[in-house]
Amino acid sequence: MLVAKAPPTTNRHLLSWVEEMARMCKPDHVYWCDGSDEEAKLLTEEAVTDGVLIPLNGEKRPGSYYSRSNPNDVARTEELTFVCTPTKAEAGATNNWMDPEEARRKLAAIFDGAMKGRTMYVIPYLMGSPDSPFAMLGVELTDSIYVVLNMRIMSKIGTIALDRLGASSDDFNHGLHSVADCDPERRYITHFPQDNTIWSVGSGYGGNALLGKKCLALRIASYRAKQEGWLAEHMMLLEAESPEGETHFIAGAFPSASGKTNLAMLVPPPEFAGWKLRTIGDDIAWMRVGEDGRLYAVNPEFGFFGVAPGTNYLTNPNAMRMLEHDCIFTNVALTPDKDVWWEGMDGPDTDLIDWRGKPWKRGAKEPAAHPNSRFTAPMENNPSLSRFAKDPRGVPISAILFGGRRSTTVPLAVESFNWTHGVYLGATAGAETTAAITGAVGRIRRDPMAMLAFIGYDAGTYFAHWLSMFGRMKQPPKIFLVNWFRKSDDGKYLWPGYGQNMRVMKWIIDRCAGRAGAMETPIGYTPRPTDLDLRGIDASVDAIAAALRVDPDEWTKELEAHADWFEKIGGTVPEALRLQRRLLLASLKAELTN
Ligand code: OXD
Ligand code: MN
Repeated sequence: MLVAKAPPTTNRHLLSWVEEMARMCKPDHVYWCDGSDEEAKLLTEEAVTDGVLIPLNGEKRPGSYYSRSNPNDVARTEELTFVCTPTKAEAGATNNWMDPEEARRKLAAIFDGAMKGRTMYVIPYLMGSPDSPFAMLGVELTDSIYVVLNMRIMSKIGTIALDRLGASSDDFNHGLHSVADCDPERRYITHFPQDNTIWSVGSGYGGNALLGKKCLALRIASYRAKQEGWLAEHMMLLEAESPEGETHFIAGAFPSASGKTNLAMLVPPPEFAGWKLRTIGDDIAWMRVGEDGRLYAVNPEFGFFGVAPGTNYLTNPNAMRMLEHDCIFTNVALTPDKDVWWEGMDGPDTDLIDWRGKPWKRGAKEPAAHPNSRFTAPMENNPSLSRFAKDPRGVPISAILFGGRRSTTVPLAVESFNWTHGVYLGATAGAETTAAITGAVGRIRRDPMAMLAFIGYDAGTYFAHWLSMFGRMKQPPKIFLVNWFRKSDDGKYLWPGYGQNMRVMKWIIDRCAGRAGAMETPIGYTPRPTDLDLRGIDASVDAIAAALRVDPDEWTKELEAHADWFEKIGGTVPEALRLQRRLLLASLKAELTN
C-alpha cells in the first residue's frame, strides 16, 4: 500500500496549484510520485489488486501486464479535442476551438468532485533528456494508476523532474486529468497554450490521457516552438550508418497508424549487409537550429506507445523483441496461458479472450484485438536503439520525409526542388481514410506534416513558421515526399514496403550526399528505377516503374484539390505556398501540352 507523504517540494507555484486542483476534484488522498522502482512495484501491485492490470505469463512475458479499457474509450477523440486560445482565429480552421473561460467552466463542472473516493496522483515529469537544455517539464495530476504506470515508461517522472523545476520556477505544464465517469458525452481534451495548461477529462486512452505525449510534446510544444523559433513535430527519427561508416539522421512525418514505428525500426534486406539502422524515436521530434546552422532533433519520449495489430517478425522484428518483457499491453487479445495475441501474429493455435474480455473462437470474423490496441514499451527494450537516442544536443538531420497512404498519384519518392517546395509538399500531404477513421473510406484527408490533429495553433501560421525556418539554417535538410502504398489498377501494392524501404532510404541518403541520380519532373526529382539499388528485390520492373511514375493528369487533379485545402485553412496560408501551387500547375500544363 502506498502511503501519502508530505509534498516533496517547497515550490509554492506547484503546491498552490495542486491544492487548488485537489479542492476542485476532491480526491480522498493526494500522492506525490517519486519515480522510484519501489514505488512502481507498489503501484503495480495496487493496479493488479484493483483489476486495472492483469499480470502476463511470467515465463513468456516477464514483467509485463495487460489492461483492458472501457470499450467506449479506445482511441484519440479528435472531435472532442480543443485548442482554447483567446480568439478562434489563433486556433485556426483545422482545430476545434472553445473560449478559454467557457472551457474552464464546462470542465470544472465535470472535475468537481470527480476524484471522490480516489487518489490524485501528482506526476512531475520531464520530456527530453534530463541533461538537455531543451527538456520540457510538466506535472500531471491524475486519478488513473494506469496513467501513472504508462507515464513512467514514456517520460522521466518524480524526483528527477522536481529537482529540475527547483524551488521557485512556475515554468511547468499544468496538466489535470481525470477519467471521471468515462462518459463520451462528458469527454474533453482541452489545451490552453497561452497558460501552458492542459485539462483532459472523461478518457483514459493514451493519446488523451498521457498528457506528456500528444498534448504537451506536440500541441503545447508546437505553440511554444512557434514563439521560440524551433519545430515540434510528429516524426520518427532514424540513424542510418553505411558499411563505410558514414552516418545520416533522417526524420519522417507520417499520419498515425501508417508504419512510422516500423520505419523507425527498419531492418534492411540481405543485399544491404553492413548497413546499420537504429531508432532514435518513433513518434515525436523536437528540432532546433544548432550553432553550426544545421537542424538538430531530439526525441523527447522515453518509450514507445505503438499500435499492436500488424506487428510481427516480418513487419517489425525489432518491435517483437522489444515486446518480450516489461511492457504494458492495452486492448490486445489474451491467450489461455496469459500471453498476448493480435491480428497479424501467427496463429492463434487456441481460442482466446478478446479485447472486451469475451471468449473468442478461432476464425471468428470480429478481430480479437482492437484495431487500435497498443503496447507501451520502454525505449531501452528496443534492440535497435541508437546510442544517440538520448544525446542532449540531438542529432543533425540530413533529410525530412513526409508521407501518407496514397493508393494513387503520389510516387514512391520525390525530392523537393528547395525548402519552400518541400514545405509545400508537407503542407499538402494527405492520406486515404481507413475504417479506423470516421468518414468515407478512401477519401483523402489532408494531414499537413502529419500534424493535423496536433498543431496547437492556426495551420496557415504554422506553414509560415516552417517557411521561416529556412532563414535560420545554414545547411537545411533536404525534404522528400514518400509513399509506400501506391496500388496498381487491380488493387495490388506496387512496392513491397517494410524492410525494402531501405532501398528508398539509400537513395535519399545518396541524394543528400550528392551521389545519386534522379529525374526532374514537374513536381520534383524522382528516382528512375536505375537510380535505386534493386538487387534481389521481389517486385517486377513494371511495378516499380509504375510506383515511381508522375502522372500529369493525376497531379493536375491533385493540385486542384490543394486549392480547396488552402481555401479551407483560409487567409493565413502564406502567399509563397499559393504561388508555389500555381507554379507547379503551370509546369504540369506545359508538360501536358508538349
Ligand atoms: C497517434 C499515436 O495516434 O502516436 O498518432 O498514438
Ligand atoms: Mn503518433
